[in-house]
Amino acid sequence: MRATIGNSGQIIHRTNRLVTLRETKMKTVHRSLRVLLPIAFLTFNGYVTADDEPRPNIVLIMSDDMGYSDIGCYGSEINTPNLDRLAENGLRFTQFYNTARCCPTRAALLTGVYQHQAGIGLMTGDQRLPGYRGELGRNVLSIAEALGLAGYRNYMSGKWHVTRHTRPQGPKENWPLQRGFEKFYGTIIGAGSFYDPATLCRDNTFVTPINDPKYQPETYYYTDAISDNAVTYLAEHASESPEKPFFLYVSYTAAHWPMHALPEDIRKYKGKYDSGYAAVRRQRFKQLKQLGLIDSSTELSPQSDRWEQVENKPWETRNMEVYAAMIDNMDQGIGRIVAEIERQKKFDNTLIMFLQDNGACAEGFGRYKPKRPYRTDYKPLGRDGFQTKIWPPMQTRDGRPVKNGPDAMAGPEDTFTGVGRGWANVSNTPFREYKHFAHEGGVSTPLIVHWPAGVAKQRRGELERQPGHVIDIMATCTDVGGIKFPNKFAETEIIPLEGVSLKPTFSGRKLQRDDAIYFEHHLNCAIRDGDWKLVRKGQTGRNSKLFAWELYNMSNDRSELHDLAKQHPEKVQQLAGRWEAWAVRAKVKPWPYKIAEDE
Ligand SMILES: [Ca+2]
Repeated sequence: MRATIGNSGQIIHRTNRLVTLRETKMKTVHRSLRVLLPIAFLTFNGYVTADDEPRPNIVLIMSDDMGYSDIGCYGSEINTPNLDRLAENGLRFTQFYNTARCCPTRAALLTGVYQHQAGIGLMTGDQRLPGYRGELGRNVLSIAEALGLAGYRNYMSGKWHVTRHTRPQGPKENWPLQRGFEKFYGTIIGAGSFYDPATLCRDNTFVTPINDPKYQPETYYYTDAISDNAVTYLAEHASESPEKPFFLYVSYTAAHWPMHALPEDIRKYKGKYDSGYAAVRRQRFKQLKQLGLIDSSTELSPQSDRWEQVENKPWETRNMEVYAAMIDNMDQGIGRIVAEIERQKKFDNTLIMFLQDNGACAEGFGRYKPKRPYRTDYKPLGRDGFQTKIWPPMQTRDGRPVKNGPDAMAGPEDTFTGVGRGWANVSNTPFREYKHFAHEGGVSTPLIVHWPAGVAKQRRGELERQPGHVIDIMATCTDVGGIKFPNKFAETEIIPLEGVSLKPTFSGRKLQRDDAIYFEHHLNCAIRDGDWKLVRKGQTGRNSKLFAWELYNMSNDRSELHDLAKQHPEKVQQLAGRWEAWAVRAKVKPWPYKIAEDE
């Protein structure tokens, strides 16, 4: 077999497996040391970094459409003991950012570059512009492809959403197995029923909740299915390749619409939200300050909706009860994943990270009465029929119409509702705006980092206040995995990483970031440089336009209530100039929109 030279050190092709020379050398060292020091190497997994430490396993967990204060350790009343435990013994970032939307966040997260550079500046439609192909480019690597260079085994359970090809017989070159993962269970598309997800796959093959021979639960619920399959992958890894480190990407669709949850989980939140939006916001705001997650001078953003004006209060509270139950169920699943890692005695050297893909969702999906009557002529889908719809009009597997908006009380499979702006405003306490926007309510996420062997003892339970972004996750994974990031992969030039490793924060050191953090989605733009944030809204559609820049000091105004643009015009000009240069460099421009200002 031909030997080739790669950029992550010498790479030898040997029986279809990539092995670095350093790894081979270290294995030899390991073998001789094992004779001398059998006890010291009891937990050795066969791969060592330059520091002679075993490479950590990595578990990356991301949830969907959740606000900054939706989990217990970030101020929520929702019960998340498993995430709270990880936070208690790990680090919590107070100013971590995503890209404000599902696909772009996943593209940036998986590749370590801004989403437009990865080809997914918008969603998964092809706009025929470099930053907007709706498909991960080949000039970027996925975390799995990068970690594969160091012999990691890569598994994924959950939502993919970084390809425009979602049909069972269509091209699959950008599906998980073709982007570095050895095993995949989950959905290719971005949303759908939790009881019958569209584009559900095992590896490269479409399955249904009924016909998948590897997973036959009594009640099918997607969040449980994602957790259970993640646990199975961990167990299989322990028997199939115990000597190798693993990377497990768990990508939940909780708590994205529709509001679907199991009765036993919903029951826990019955009556919890009867007092309306304001009381829950106040309680979360107080808790965020008590936990130190926001500065004591932070003000609460304005209330979006008035509880007194809500016409159908039982329907509105039910949506939030189910939303809470969806998060509760996810946390239970994270508990099962953690328990399996502990059972295998790998908890100490497994880096676990949890984050959210965008801010809380104020979209109108599932909020309104349908315009047309429900169809009554649906036929059952049977064992092998695929669910093809992700929103109504649609049917359940057994042939009932799915009812939506105020016609349905959230929870069961024949319902489709959205949580709505009033509760999204609660989820994003104390911030302004929502999913889609570059304001803090759109782009802020918790980040919990748990790694007993890697996070210094004195840092455990602490808060990290340096800003970070999802582009930093790839750099962190390759850093802790001991991988020199390649500039070529399979004969293709790979663009350099934009993110920085978060590892210095694990011991209280400064990040090595030498640039600002940038944002653009749907013409909503921002730049975060030190304590300054310049941000503006945009409008897409027939009359696409950009609104004026707003300037905020993040050290005391993360709620973005005191616009300093008029006071500091020179700062606005300077930051706007940097944002423009980035927009050209990072392929945000040319835009896929016709904007008067740009012509
Ligand atoms: Ca999302």
